Amino acid sequence: MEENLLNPAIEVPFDDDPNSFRHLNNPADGIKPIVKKYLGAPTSVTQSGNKFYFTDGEAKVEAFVFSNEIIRIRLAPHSVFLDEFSYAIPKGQEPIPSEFKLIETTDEYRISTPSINCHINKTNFLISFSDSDGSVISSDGRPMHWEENVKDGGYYVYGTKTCHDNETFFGLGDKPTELNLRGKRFTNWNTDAYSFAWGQDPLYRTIPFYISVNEGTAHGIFFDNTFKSHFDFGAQDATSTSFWADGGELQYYYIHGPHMMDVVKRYHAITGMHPMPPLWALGYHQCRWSYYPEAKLRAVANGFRKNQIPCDGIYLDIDYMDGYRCFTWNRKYFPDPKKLIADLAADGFKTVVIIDPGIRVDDNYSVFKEGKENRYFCRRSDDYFMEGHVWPGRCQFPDFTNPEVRTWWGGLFDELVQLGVAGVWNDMNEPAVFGAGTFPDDVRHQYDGYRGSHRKAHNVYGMQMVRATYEGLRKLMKNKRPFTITRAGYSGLQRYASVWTGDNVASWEHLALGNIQCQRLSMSGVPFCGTDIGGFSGEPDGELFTRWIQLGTFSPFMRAHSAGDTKEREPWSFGEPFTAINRKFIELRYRLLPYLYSTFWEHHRYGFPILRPIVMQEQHVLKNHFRQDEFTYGDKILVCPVLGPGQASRKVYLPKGKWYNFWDNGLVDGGDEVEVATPLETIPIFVKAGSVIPEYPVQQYVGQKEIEEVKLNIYYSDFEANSFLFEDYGETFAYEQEIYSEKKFIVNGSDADLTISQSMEGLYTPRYENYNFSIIGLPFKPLNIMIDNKWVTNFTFINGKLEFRHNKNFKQVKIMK
Ligand code: MIG
Repeated sequence: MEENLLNPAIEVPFDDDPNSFRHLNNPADGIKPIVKKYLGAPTSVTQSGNKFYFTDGEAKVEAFVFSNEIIRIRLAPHSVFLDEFSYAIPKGQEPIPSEFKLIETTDEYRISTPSINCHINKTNFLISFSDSDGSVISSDGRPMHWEENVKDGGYYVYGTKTCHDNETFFGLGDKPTELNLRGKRFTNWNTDAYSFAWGQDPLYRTIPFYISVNEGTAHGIFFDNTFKSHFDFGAQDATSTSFWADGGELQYYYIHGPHMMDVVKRYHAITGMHPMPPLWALGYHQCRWSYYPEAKLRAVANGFRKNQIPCDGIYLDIDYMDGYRCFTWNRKYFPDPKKLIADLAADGFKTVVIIDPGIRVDDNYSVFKEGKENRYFCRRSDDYFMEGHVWPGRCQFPDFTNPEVRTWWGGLFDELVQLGVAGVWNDMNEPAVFGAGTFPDDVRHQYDGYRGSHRKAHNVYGMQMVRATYEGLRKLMKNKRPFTITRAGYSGLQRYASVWTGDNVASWEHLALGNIQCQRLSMSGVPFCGTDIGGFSGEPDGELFTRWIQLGTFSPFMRAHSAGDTKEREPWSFGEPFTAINRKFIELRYRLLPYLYSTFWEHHRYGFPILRPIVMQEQHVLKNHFRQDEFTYGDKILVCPVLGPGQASRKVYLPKGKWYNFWDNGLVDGGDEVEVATPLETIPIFVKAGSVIPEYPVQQYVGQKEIEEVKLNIYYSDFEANSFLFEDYGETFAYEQEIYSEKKFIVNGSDADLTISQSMEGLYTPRYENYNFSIIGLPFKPLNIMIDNKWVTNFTFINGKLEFRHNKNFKQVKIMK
């Protein structure tokens, strides 16, 4: 592992003693210790639109009312703010209209919106936020502070908030540790972390956003700073939560709750949502390093169809290329890629190819030549090229922070798109370099015209690479939705790609870790995420692989992947009973596709995460802040993976309310833990009372069959509950023109009846005619069924399940005893 090389010799220790200073590690450099400076008392305020400027005579602080629930704070130590630019924020996003006023009292300046107040204390410049009732939600523990960076210029910048006794913390992306971050300290510096261990930090992504929950109330802090950044959640000092960075501005957004869900949605309002993925991308994906030559790839694809195990995505890892040169083919292994991809497509497979950032230094290679002629590759401070060894040998690296380079890069996919490639996988984009770990700090970047060294661009390099990939594919694929997946990223990456958690290990510990990481990514604004099912390195046995497939069935992104030195790792590789169970779960994934797709729509439209940890459902219960096994998939299905070998049963916590056991429809009261049997064939799955869960027939791949009817699994409740069904063409951007169908179901029952009503929105009409109703949990024997005022005579009621078919355009179903 390269971790030592990635951790620079000069570490910035955090301590909050105002008189302390930081020694650079080599006093012989003649660099003097530097003293931390703190804001003094604010002396005046000026306003410009929805921005307020406060000064202590030397430093300036900006408070920007972003919306009624979001305020951004910036610090300029010598009153000069950096240009306003952020890769995290979508371009051209209209500011959300907000209503606010400034009030000055003898003690404070106060900016108030209808939802929140931002208080700036006149004696000490401490900033705090309160809700409309005046309860303080978040307050500075110390005034904002900084240290001058003599070597590189700029400042080390620090923010410190008060940390309360029972306050807990969530978010920060892919950190491989407990879900609750209280008492821990982290660094963000995108790192290739092969076979990472529990607790290892940093990993591949930088998501400098956390959610705090204190006394049942949540708020968020998004520290939009791309330099190496650090967070301390009461680790060094139990009364302080701090975040700091090695450069850039102290610039953060206070995001109001009070619910964690509000915070996540508002974080998405700042950084954008994931576009609707192509429907096939929600199916099962099979990957390996590497499937080659083409006969091997065909054999694997045939294996799926022969074994009748559904699969949509199939991957080409680096060996498809000629000497690992991006955008080329190894003609010995793949003599006719066009035919291969077309044959696979005819059999329902979408081909996804890997593309890395390193471009081989080779004057006979057109990509290198074009990049060189146009000066697209990164350079060192003294104008030497940034060169490093990666898979192709000696490489140079495109500067993806240059918009011209991104456009060029996007165009390079033309041939792959012509060949029929449906998706692109961007790897190694931390960026990773053999030996050195990553680029040296002095590498220069164009940074969309705002210029910077690698210190500033490192954490966004991968995101800008996959952005270039996504935007290029989007142009080339005309109206089709591209599928992209990236390893590295920064806040906002969800606008361009899905992610996987990187090089995990085939161990039970990593299964548990992957479960936490996916939940954490989901609440950190990265909705489309998954792990390498089975573990990338090492050998899972059949049981571990099956348990991982079961978790993966409920990961937003479902892909099995394995390193080249491992045994074959397809869902049938372990023989029976594993093959049958793997098939059953992958089939379940396909049955629930319309539910997952609708959940994705809720994300895309409203900013809801796909996975929701228990703490998001019941944040007022402190015990739930430490639950990290069970989660809901969307808001209706609760899943609890089995995370250990030979486990015959396990405890599952169900939030308050009524739940149906998915397997036997048994009704269970929530609010407590229940013991659930966990033979290898099942994992605990529960459905919330009142849910309508839409279901498609099992297909071997998306689009294999014309959907002839949709099954509606309706779970009785004695209170009103809403569900949604979203459908569209599944592969175009027509949904942006309202060409979609969004159906809302309202379920409500009593001990004598149950009504289900439906309303519709949007301009798309699905082709199927009928729903197949399956009604579960009726507390009475149904005798009379009326749909839109007509009696239904043709129904069955067997084993407590009421079933009938009816035209999909119903308005109201009434079931009576
Ligand atoms: O140096 O492309 O995380 O998924 O199979 C290893 C080969 C490079 C690392 C990725 C992994 C991929 C592998 N890559």
